[in-house]
This record gives sequence, C-alpha cells and structure tokens, in this order.
Amino acid sequence: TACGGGDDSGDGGGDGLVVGFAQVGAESAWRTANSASVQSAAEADERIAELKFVDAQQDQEKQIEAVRNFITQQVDVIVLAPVVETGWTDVLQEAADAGIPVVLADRGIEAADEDLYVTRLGSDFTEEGRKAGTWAAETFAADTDGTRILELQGTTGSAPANDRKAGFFEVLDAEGLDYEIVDSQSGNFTAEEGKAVMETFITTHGLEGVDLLYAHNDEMGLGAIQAIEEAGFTPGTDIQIIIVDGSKAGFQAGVDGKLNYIVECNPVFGEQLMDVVVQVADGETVEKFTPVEEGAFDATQFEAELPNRQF
Ligand code: GYE
Repeated sequence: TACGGGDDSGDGGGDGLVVGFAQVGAESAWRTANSASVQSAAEADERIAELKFVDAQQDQEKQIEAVRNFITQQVDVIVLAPVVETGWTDVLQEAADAGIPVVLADRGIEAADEDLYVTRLGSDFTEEGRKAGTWAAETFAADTDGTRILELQGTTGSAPANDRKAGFFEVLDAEGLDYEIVDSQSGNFTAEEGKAVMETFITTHGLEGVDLLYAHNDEMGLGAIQAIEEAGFTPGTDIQIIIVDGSKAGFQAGVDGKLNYIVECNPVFGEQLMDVVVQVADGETVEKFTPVEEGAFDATQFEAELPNRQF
C-alpha cells in the first residue's frame, strides 16, 4: 500500500481505495487488537491506498463527525463500528446521498436503518449471550434455592450489550432456571467502571448468596475481580464469573482460578474486512451479515488455550 493519494476508482484501476474507518475507541484489549488487525491488514493490502483511522473515544458525536469528514473527503468506502445501535439515520443517509457505501465492522445498528449500510462483518452477540446462558443453566441446574445473578452490562445502547443480555436470559428462561437478577448495571466495557460498579453492587447487596457474575467483557470482569478480592471474597469460588472476549489477561485469570467461563469474541478480522471493502467498492453482491467464527471455554480448557490467544 502506497502512502497518501489514491484515486476514487473501485474498479481495480488507479492507486487503490481510500477507506475511512470510524472506530469505537480504545476501551478494551479486544478493541486494541481489532484496531491493530484492521490497520495492519490495510497496510499490507495492495488494493487499499489509504486507511483514514479515527478513534471516537466511545463518543457517538465524534463518530458522526468522523463519518461526515469521510464524506467531505470523498473516500471510496466508509467503515463504521457504531458505538450504539440508534441515532445513525441522518449521517448514513448523507453517505448514501454522496454515493459512498458503508460497511459496518463489529457492532450493528437498529433494523430500521438496515438499508443504509451494505453489510456487517462481526460477531453474533446474541449467540455469545446464549453460550454464556447455556453454561449458566447447566452449572446451576441443581441450585434448588434459586440462582442469584449480578450482571455487568457493556456500553448502554450498544449492540453487544443489548444482544449479550438478550441471548443470556433467553436461554435461562428457555431452560427454566430459577433465577433472580440481583442487580444489572453498565460498566461501559472498561475495567475502571466495571470495578466501580462491582464495588457498588457489593456495598448495596453484599456477596453472600450471590452465585454468579455475568460480565459482558473481559475488562469489566477483571475490574470486578479486583473489587471482589478487595472486599475479602474469592472470585471464581465465592462467586462464579463469566466473561466475554477471551483476551490473554482474561484466560490468565481463568488459569488462576478467578473466573469460570469464557465466551470467545474474535477481533482479528482485518484481512476479511479488507476483502469485504473491496467487494463492496466493486459493487459485488455480499451477504448482509458475515459472522466471525467463535468458541467458548470452561475451566478444563483455560490452560491449554492460553498460548493460542492473539490479544
Ligand atoms: O466485546 C468489548 C469491546 O464490540 C465486540 O467492544 C465489541 C466489544 C467487546 O469494548 O471488549
């Protein structure tokens, strides 16, 4: 990939594509790995002349501004990882009016705006929630006095927070688990906020009789583990913990016995994304949604899997 310039042709001629990427932020190890994957894939790809990268610091206004700048700059394709699901209609309509195709990477947006993007490449967050729910329903099936659950949700209004919650409780309900949501708050996908919210949970409800913490990502789970330890409890034993993502730090906490189940979410899809970007620029027909392949791991698998983790 050459630096700078590039023409606007999506037909394989000229210097390649100019792509604008409005990224969510840098809130987690997952996000850092995702940005690195996309940036290095763009750099290595001869079909891409330039990737204009904007870190929106988890702020939708900043993302909207980035997309507007990409439109002004007449990039060939806009890649958007929308921080929340709603509020995109106007700016995506502006991109459509300018004839610039939009590809969603990672997070999705509300169904009403489905016509305003070409395709989404990312995880099936509902399925991730279902995996967490399946493990919880099996693990606590014999819990006769009701399973008491704390939930640390991701960023309010984000697709992974909405869908990881929905998939989880869908399975608990379908399996007929007798459970109670002791509390459920957003920790905004960060370690700091995850820790702070867990401290509040402990102050408000205590931890006696709480069976399970479901954290929508590694960072919040790891922050909560600190809060649990500082309050004098043993994470993974006094309270069982599920996290989503599966970073090295997350698996290490699993190996250390501090958490019990990891649902994988894979951020390393940069090369796949570049293929989609080129197809879209060439006007090829693509699927509306391409899921990333993912697994899930229990305590018997943490140690063997740790060396395989890429982020
Ligand atoms: O799980 C979390 C990050 O959108 C799938 O965002 C992504 C989520 C990921 O902050 O760690």
